[in-house]
Amino acid sequence: MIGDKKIVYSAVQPTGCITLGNYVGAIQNWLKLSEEYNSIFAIADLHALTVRQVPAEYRQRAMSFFAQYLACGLDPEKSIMYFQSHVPEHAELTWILNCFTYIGEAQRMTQFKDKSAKHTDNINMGLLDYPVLMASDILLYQTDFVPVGIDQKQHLELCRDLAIRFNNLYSPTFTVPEAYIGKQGAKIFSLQEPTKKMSKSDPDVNATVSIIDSADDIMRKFKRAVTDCDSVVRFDEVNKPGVSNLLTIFSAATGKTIEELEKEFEGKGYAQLKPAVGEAVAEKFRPIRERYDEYMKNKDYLMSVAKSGAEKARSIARRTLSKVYRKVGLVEG
Ligand code: ATP
Ligand code: LTN
Repeated sequence: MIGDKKIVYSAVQPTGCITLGNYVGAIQNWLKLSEEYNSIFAIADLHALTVRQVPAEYRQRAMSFFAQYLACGLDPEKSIMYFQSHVPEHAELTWILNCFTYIGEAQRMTQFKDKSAKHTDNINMGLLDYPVLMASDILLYQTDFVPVGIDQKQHLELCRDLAIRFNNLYSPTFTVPEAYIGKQGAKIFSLQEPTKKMSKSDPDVNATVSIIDSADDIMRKFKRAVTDCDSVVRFDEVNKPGVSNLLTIFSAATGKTIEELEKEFEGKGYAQLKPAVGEAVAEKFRPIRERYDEYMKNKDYLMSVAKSGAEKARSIARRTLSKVYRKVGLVEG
């Protein structure tokens, strides 16, 4: 990379639509960090193949995600953006790192256990190998910081362990990355089951809000959000998970602190809180939705950004991979 700025890397799998959870937990921090550091953001299209996808829809969705990245304000002049599958070094490094990962380590991952329980008919090797591919993504670019939601912390720990193990066995090869987890909104919960994380692949459309939902849909979803039976607006994650989630979202959308919002809603009930949160979120996402529509009309532009992103990414990734091949003793080609 240019200069000696630290490197930031992250990715999202193209499943469902980018949600409010993804935005607050990850993308909002990407935007902030990309102002200060060298940043690389990928569409993790190899990762999402670990669950069944319909090919034609999948291709469309990956493009739509790329447009959503740009619509969120990520700038191809400042960040490298590309599709993971366009950079073969990811799969190549994964093979090498597989030979340094213990099966027990991979089986212990919470996400593997959750996804195995959810897709009992398709517990494939990719699902187990998922965190190794993620480690390869990160390590190929000598990444310093990885902005993600708290649910990815365990994968980050495994990535660090692999980097340290490899560096100790050979010589310093990989930068050991750190997770960057924002204080606010590290975890946004489902609007329908507020003890469960908001997830892109949730089949209940009322549980999640997408960054490209219409204002009407956003308002409707917030009005239906599950709360509790008293009506005091107070942040208490144990006893009032629904209201606490709404306050976290409200705070993320407006920049006001939770305390300020509690005060603002003193003596008011949920009937006032819910539409107010809905309006704040709809307003926050309105420009994103408008820009998204524009980008989707210009697929050639999207492809040209993705192509030049992949070229830049490859030139960095190739350097790391060559180093790794040399260190493990492969004959140089
Ligand atoms: P899926 O339902 O397909 O597993 P997901 O919604 O969990 O998808 P990922 O692609 O796994 O989304 O995650 C993309 C990024 O968004 C990651 O950095 C992840 O930590 C973050 N993220 C996902 N869900 C939330 C959430 N509810 N709150 C905060 N951050 C989140
Ligand atoms: N597993 C991540 C997506 C992901 C990722 C990465 C995140 C794939 N590769 C590299 C950070 C860095 C998830 O959020 N489910």
